[in-house]
Amino acid sequence: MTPASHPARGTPSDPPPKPPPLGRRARSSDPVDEPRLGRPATSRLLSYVLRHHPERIGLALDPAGWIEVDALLAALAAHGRPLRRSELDRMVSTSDKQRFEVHGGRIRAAQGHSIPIDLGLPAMTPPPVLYHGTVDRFLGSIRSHGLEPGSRQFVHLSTDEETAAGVGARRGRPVVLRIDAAGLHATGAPFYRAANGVWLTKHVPPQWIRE
Ligand code: HQG
Repeated sequence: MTPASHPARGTPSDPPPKPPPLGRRARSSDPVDEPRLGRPATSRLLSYVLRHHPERIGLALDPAGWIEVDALLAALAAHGRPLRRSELDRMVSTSDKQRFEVHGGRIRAAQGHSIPIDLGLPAMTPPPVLYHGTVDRFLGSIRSHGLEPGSRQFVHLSTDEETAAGVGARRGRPVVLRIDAAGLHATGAPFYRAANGVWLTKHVPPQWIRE
C-alpha cells in the first residue's frame, strides 16, 4: 500500500479540486470560471459546499444532507457569491451528472459527500457488473487493498464503461476497472443507487476487480 498515492487521502501531488475563493465574486481570471456562462464555477462551488464544507458559508446540513434553498442562497450572497433562484434551478436541471436534488424547497448533493450524512438510500441489488474509472498510478494500491472510499463516504461505480472512463480521465489517461458487483453483493455488501444513477458501496476488495 502506498497511502500517499491515494488522492482522496490528501496527497500534496494530487489535491482535490478547489472552488473559486469565497468572499468575492468570481472573476474571469479564476481558473475554474467560465466567464460567459458562470455555471461550471457555480456548480463546483455548490458541490464543494453541499458535499464537503457547508460551514465555509456558515451552513449546517440536516442529517440527510439537505439545506433550505433560501438559506443556501442567502449564505452564498453573504459570502460574495450571489445566485438567483432561477439560475440555481437552471443549473440543477441542466447539470450533466444531475449532481443536485431539489425537493420541497430544499437542496442536497445526490452523492459524493465527505461529511458524515446519511442519504437514506435503500440498499439495492446492483447490476451484475459495474465499472470504476481510475488511473494507472493507483493500480498498485488498488490491487493490494481494493477500492476504498478515501475521504468520501463511498466508492463510486458506474453502470457503463464510458462514464467510468470519464471519471478516470479527470486525473489522466483513464483505466476502467470491471467490478463483479453480483459477486460482492452476494457476500452481503450493501449497494446503494444515488438519485443520479451513481452506484455506491463501502469497499470493493481486490477479488471482485478485473482490469
Ligand atoms: C482511487 C466525480 C489508491 C480511485 C466523478 C479514485 C465521480 C484508490 C480516487 C465522483 C484506492 C478517489 C467520484 C486505493 C480508490 N488506493 N487509490 N486503495 N481506492 N482509489 O474523487 O471515483 O464531477 O474520491 O480510483 O465523476 O474518482 O464531482 O472518487 O481515482 O462520480 O460530480 O482514489 O466524483 O463526480 O477519488 O470520483 P474520488 P472518484 P463530480
